Amino acid sequence: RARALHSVGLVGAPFSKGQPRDGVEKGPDLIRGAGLVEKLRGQGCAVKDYGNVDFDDVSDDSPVGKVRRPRTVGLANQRLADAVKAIKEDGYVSVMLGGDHSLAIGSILGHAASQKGLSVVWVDAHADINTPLTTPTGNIHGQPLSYLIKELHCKIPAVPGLSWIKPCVSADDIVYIGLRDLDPGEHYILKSLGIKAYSMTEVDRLGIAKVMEETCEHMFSRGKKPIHLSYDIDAIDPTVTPATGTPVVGGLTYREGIYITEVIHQTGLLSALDMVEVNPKRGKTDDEIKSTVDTAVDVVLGCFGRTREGSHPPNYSVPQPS
Ligand code: 6HN
Ligand code: MN
Ligand code: MN
Ligand code: MN
Repeated sequence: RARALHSVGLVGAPFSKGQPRDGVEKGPDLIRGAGLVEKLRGQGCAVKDYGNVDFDDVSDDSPVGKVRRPRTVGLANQRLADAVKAIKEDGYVSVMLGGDHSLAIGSILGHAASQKGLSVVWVDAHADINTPLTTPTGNIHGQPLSYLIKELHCKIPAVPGLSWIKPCVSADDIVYIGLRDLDPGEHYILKSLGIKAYSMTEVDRLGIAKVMEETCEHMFSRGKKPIHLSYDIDAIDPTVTPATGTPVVGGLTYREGIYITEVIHQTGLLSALDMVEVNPKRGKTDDEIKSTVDTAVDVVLGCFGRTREGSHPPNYSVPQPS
């Protein structure tokens, strides 16, 4: 092959302390084990695997108000931000395999450090925008966006371990797809900041094609910025991806989940991807785990040009009988 179609820089983030269930730290190695790198290369991508980020536990990390493990999560995200920033500076599209969704803090900060401005597409059953003061659970995987949004900064108290975070995205630069389980504070924040959100109701009303058309229109109306796609596997229906920490019925079909990635790929603007919340310990059977992991792999492949119509190399010709 003459030239790689996409340059992918892969980084694993085996981290689970943004929520209470273990197993989600096994996501990166499971997704690799399902052949992700080989499959990306097979579809013409140049892939550099940067390996897994090393995370340290902070020993004395008692809750601050409701927020659980703030120092451990803060430190992990500092490490991840450095890793993603380096991947971007090397010229790759960053692919971060989680791990829980608190890792979006570091992934988006690292990405933003290398670009002038970003659009964020957040595909999730949840809005992950609780502040330290609205969170009903204290789990930081339900809070990452609150630390990253400029307009919310005045609502974020100083929390040890997290106070270093400088917000880097505007409310207008975010689009949600797949929402169906929001806490009251989250719903209020979305409405009051006017954040573009396609809940499952809009997916039902408009269909996924129109949702993606409008998503692109909204993003492009503010200039063509690099896209950060943060994809929580629980956006997809738990009949398809049950091995995840906080499954919610009534999610995206496999086809809708993949269609999102096809449209994002076609924009040519994808600059970083998070694939998070795959938790093998939450699968009841090997089939449940496999279906979840295989779907996560397909999401990543869809982001880098896999098409369901099939494809062929540019120099292909049908063999002639001699
Ligand atoms: N996720 N809204 C709930 C909370 O704990 O704040 C659930 C968050 C789920 C987070 O799935 O990434
Ligand atoms: Mn979620
Ligand atoms: Mn999430
Ligand atoms: Mn392409």
